[in-house]
Amino acid sequence: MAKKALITGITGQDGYHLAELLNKKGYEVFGIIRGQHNPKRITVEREQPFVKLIEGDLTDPSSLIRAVELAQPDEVYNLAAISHVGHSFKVPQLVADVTGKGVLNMLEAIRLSGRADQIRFYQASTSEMFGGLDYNRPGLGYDEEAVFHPRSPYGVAKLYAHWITKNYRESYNMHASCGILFNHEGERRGLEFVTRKITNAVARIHLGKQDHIELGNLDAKRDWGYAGDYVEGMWRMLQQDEPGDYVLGTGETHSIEEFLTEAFKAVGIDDWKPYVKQNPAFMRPAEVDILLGNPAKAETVLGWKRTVDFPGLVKLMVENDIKIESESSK
Ligand code: NAP
Ligand code: F7E
Repeated sequence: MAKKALITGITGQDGYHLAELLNKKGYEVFGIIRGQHNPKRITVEREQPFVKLIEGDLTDPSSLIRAVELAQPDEVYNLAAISHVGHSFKVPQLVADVTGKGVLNMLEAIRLSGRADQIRFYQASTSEMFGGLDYNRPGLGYDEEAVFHPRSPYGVAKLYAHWITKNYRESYNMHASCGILFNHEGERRGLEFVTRKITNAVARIHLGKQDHIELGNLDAKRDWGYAGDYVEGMWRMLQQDEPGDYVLGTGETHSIEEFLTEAFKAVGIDDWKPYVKQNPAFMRPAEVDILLGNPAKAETVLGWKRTVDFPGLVKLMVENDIKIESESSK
């Protein structure tokens, strides 16, 4: 019989890639969708008709109990969150409720389902829990043992979610794993994140639809990988006999300036400076200056390895945005 997976955050970047992966593997895929007028419902229905959508919200415990009851899943992937770090400073309490306490609601729905011993759980933890300040091992990067020091309401909420997941593993013997994922991007990345904001603007500048882009801090460094690679790692975590925590990253870090250089290079522009203006509105009250992941454990235990490198990632995103922007009149 086909395995069943329930995905929260089905309309997000990772939800798309994970649903594709699990469908290819023969899973029956269920996705929790929120809101009465969610325009992304149509997108999922058209692009991924194999996904069975169930209405629900991480802040509504009864909807999660109903979703677990309807799907009877073997695996639950909790990808839902308010995931934008800058936005989290503006709606910190909502972020605590969704990104933090919402995970407790999901864990309780599983615990009380009567099938907790048959359900494996994945929690989408994040490199934002490290915060960049205690970067005391230059060159080695953050691994599963590194010190946490979150620098945003998002990072703090995710740290609660991370520990409550570990707590349910230890208290109730649940097969609950946390993937501590460094930034991963791709064709499905939201336009509000810096990589896609840049590749979309580069495409539009190339096509004469826009003349500049406004950004915040250009000095920050991130460990950027491809989302398609990272969902493979999530799945591998849940196939292990024992639950655990794993870092997924590339082991490389690049600045926003380097990303700009690579993106503009893809359309034949060597000097990006005339096209970029800095706008303080995109600065954050506290910044994470540098993130670098050490995925040695995932590589050894899970046999996981990223397949897309930094230049390859930027190129695929720019080419995808040129295609989309060429087909749209605005
Ligand atoms: P994303 O594109 O922002 O997707 C977030 C998803 O969460 C969307 O489907 C959204 O639904 C859903 N959601 C938001 N609030 C909800 C609520 N109250 N109830 C139910 N669903 C809700 O994020 P992503 O990039 O795919 O990331 C997936 C997960 O990994 C997130 O938890 C994120 O924090 C974490 N993460 C991401 C990265 C990364 O680099 N991408 C790295 C580490 C960890 P709507 O469409 O209805 O808004
Ligand atoms: O910012 C700087 C910004 O919003 C990256 C989420 O998926 O990854 C993501 O969080 C950097 C920051 O991603 C703009 O200040 C400059 O230093 O693309 P971002 P993020 O904050 O790293 C982690 C791992 C997650 O878990 C999160 O869910 O870029 N930056 N100018 C800008 N950032 C944005 N968004 N927009 C700008 O104009």
